[in-house]
Amino acid sequence: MDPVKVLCIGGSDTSGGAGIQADLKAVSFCGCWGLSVITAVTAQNTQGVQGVYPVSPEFIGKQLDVVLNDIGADAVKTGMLPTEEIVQTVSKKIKKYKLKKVVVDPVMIAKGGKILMPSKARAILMKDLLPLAFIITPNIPEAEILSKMEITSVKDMKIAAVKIHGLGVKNVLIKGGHLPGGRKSDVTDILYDGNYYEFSSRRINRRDIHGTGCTYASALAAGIAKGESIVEAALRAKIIMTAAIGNALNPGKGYSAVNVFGKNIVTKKRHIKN
Ligand code: PXL
Repeated sequence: MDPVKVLCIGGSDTSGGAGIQADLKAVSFCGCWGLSVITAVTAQNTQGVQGVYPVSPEFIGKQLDVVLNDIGADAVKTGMLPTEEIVQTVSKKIKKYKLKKVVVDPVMIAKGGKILMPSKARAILMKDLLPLAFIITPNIPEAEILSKMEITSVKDMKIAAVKIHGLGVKNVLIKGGHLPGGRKSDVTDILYDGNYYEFSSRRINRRDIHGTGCTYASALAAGIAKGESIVEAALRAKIIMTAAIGNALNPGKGYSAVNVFGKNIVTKKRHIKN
């Protein structure tokens, strides 16, 4: 049987919590076949990113060529793209292979504060990659950089989503987890495709969880690869990610990590407002 294939383009996380390792777990959880193109190798544990070793753009290009010429991809998800040349190479190949279902997770800063995408690469991401994206999934700090505005409320998220949409991305999903909120508050994500959709789930009070963004974007890419609508795929991805936070594990001495293969917690509250 021909599996549904999701190509994950990003960095390796030795700790297994984020990056390509999280991507492949989420894609597998969703029943799809995960392909991976590694853009950088990180030396990383639960205390943070201790080193980054980018793969050469030529070799990233080669990985993409061999996998796309032989296997192909029903959807693509990009994560860590640590240099301008790497962003350019990935953008060129997306164009060359006419890849349309492209989920861009604009990974910029790691949990411990390590810069994973310097500002020059961010500028190329905005110029070259965003117009090729089907959907972009920034968190609040990333959305602030992309929209060049401060975001302190759901109302601000909606304004920022329109600005990012104006950069040429068809669908913008801003994740609200970084907005300040009390114990009982919801986490609201905003999807904008010309219309607004709000996805809310009960906030799970677990701090310092690693791998949330990678898991969310990869589950979203898997849904899109399977032919789900963007709203359906985004809602399912949020439910999977929220459950994975509830089931987080503590593999080392520092951060916890999401766990998609934990017990199936259905969030108590979820709704879509259109
Ligand atoms: O969570 C973003 C992320 C993505 N990719 C890699 C990472 C991280 C965060 O640490 O290490 C490889």
